[in-house]
Amino acid sequence: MKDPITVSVTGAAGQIGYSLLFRIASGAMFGPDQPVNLRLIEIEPGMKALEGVVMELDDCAFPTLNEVVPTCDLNEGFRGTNWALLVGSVPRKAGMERKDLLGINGKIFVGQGKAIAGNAASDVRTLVVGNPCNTNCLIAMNAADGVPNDRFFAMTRLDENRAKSQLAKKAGVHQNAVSNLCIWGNHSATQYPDFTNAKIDGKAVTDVISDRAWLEGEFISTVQQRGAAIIQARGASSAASAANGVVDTVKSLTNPTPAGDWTSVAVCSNGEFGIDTGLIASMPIRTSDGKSWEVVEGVEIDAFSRDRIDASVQELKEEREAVQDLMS
Ligand code: NAX
Repeated sequence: MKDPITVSVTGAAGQIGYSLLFRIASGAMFGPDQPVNLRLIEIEPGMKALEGVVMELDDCAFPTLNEVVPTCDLNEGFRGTNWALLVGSVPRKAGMERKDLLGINGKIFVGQGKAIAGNAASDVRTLVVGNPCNTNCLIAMNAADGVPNDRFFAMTRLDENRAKSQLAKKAGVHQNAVSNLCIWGNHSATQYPDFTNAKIDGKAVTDVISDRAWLEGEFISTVQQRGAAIIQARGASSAASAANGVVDTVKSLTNPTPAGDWTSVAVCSNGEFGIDTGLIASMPIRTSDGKSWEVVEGVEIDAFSRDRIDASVQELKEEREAVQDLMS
């Protein structure tokens, strides 16, 4: 039997948690022969609901679930963790400015970054989902003294999956046919789903879908606004698809990337593609060993893409400025 992988999940009693925990525990994230320990972190008011979730995890009798620890103590929650999945955050309420939201959540992510640095396993990797996820990730990374920057990620995989599905529908093919789809920039309405480099069955999307106006217009806005459309239809924000995005992100970072392809995740920029150093920005990355990863070099950025990437990066710079006082 392999040694268990320890996974910490914040916001464990929330909507995404309710879908995500069962996927991790069932082996969907690390495989059917890999035991997992779950350390589930909530704030005090969420602990009662978390108790119920833990009862349901017990009732599944998953062969791959080794241990479950529910807690509202960050040190206990991140003890020995290999993967910290930071899902919980405070939602924007009526009348709240974006800056206020950044500040409120920022403080949470300072505490979580410090607790990860103080308690996690030496190989810890952190994926931030809670919004605004890029800037929350930036704050946690800056607070986590001693943990290398390349262990911090913010999720744009749900956006990638949404974009692939839209392109497949338009072309009348299965979504498996779509590759090389990069989401650039911020996980927000400024994100840029890059159709110029994407492929369908190995051919340029622009050669398969001749409707350029659709690609430049409806395609981009549908992906950017998909979260709002789900809220409109469901009366609640994306949860199962978001949890699936988390599973896909971790799988993509722990398994070799298929030849010639890449995946989207927001990482700490070293100045690649003219994106300011130190920002957590989504770009194309790949891994050959499922441990270290690299930004894909040589992806062409035409003038149309450049404008959109720059607009999203500008937003990230403004977010960073708004939380400057939280950065050590
Ligand atoms: P819910 O409101 O259902 O759940 C959030 C949970 O987090 C609650 O149970 C709450 O008690 C807990 N929580 C709040 N502060 C906490 C803290 N300091 N420590 C631990 N737990 C804390 O939200 P849910 O629908 O699960 O969404 C969670 C986050 O994911 C939100 O910020 C949401 O905006 C974000 N999303 C990010 C996506 C992405 O692609 N990056 C897509 C989906 C989602 O919108």
